[in-house]
Amino acid sequence: MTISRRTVLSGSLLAGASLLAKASASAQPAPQGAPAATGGTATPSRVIVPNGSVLPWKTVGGVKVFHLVAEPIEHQIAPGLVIHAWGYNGSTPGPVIEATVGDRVRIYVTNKLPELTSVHWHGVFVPNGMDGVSGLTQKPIQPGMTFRYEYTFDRAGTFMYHPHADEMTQIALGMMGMIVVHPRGTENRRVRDYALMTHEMKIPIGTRRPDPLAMNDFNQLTFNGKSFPETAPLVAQTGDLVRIRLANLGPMDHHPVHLHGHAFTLVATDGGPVPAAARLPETTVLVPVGTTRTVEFVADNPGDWPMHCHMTHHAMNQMGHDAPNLIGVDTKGLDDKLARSTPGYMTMGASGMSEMSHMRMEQPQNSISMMPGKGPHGVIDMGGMFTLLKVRDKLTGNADPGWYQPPAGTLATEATDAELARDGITK
Ligand SMILES: [Cu+2]
Repeated sequence: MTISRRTVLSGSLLAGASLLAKASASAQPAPQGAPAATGGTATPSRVIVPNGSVLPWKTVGGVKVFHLVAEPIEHQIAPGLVIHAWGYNGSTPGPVIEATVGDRVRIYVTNKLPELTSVHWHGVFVPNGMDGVSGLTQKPIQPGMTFRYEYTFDRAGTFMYHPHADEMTQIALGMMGMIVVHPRGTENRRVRDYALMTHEMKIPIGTRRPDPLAMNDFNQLTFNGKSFPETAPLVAQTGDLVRIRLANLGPMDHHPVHLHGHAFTLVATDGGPVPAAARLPETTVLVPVGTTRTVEFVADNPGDWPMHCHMTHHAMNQMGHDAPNLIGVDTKGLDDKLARSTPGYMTMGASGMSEMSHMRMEQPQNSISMMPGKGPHGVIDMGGMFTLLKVRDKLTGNADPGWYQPPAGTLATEATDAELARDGITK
């Protein structure tokens, strides 16, 4: 039986519907950067992929050889929500293809899906026959077949790969990945170079298969396939140049991604670098569908800073959508009546939604609560496309440094009566 969110939320579980669920006390997994060398040279990965990985490669006759496998996978968005997705090499999004400008690459694509596919190299300029458009520039890759793509990365930048065959289904189910092409040479300062891919899915409560026909009402929003609090934090040391490459291959929605505590500059899109004269300082960058946006800033403000889509419904999880709006409603009479048949019953949401984050109730099968994040000061009323940038004066590696300890006098607390009196404030 398919349980719709509305059914669940307006049924006996009612608005409250738990929304806290599987407490993710240890909600801050260590970042899975990709420090390990990949392939046949000593060059280590330069890009860090929170919750993800870089595609291994080997060199054959001066050509970098990669192997992508398109396949059905089981994917966990956060503990409690496992979906039947399609992806590459066991993950969605697929591993990041990392290279250096001028690299000749040969990319084999094996199709283990139940239907045909192809791979388009989005934003990469390739010979027409390598463009990956099924039916137009090549024959489809039928199930069981392996195709070979070969070309040279002729410019640096942040690009993407995705099927150009039954795109609606295949992208909706998770088939996408990022391509990072570095300029030649090394950067003469410490850089934290992050790759994050946004995505959105509609996963009706109680089901495991994202709905490829969805055009709106997406209920699960992700960075690199994970929803907060499962998103691994980005870390930086004071003085580091932080580069965040954002890529959007979601079906329908553009994401205004907002960072707290720092202003950044949009330095590049998948079309190329932004000319210096056109670079504006911003704290939010819009990442439209089908584009990449690369921003840079110097980490100069220690703390735990949120970075999230600013569409409020994109920073929450599955269970919150379509809850009946009871804000301001006096539900006492209703509660009294329902309590006769359901002892202890209490309608939730009448004074706002935050209380839902604090309740612990039974969660419907294969679903995650609306805003389940836990922080050092209580519940963080956020989920979905939300992560943290953790800036510290001293860091070792890319590991999560834990929660920020604010210096004395720099933490918002309840005002004392003496303070109120001093400043002539009446409550
Ligand atoms: Cu968004």
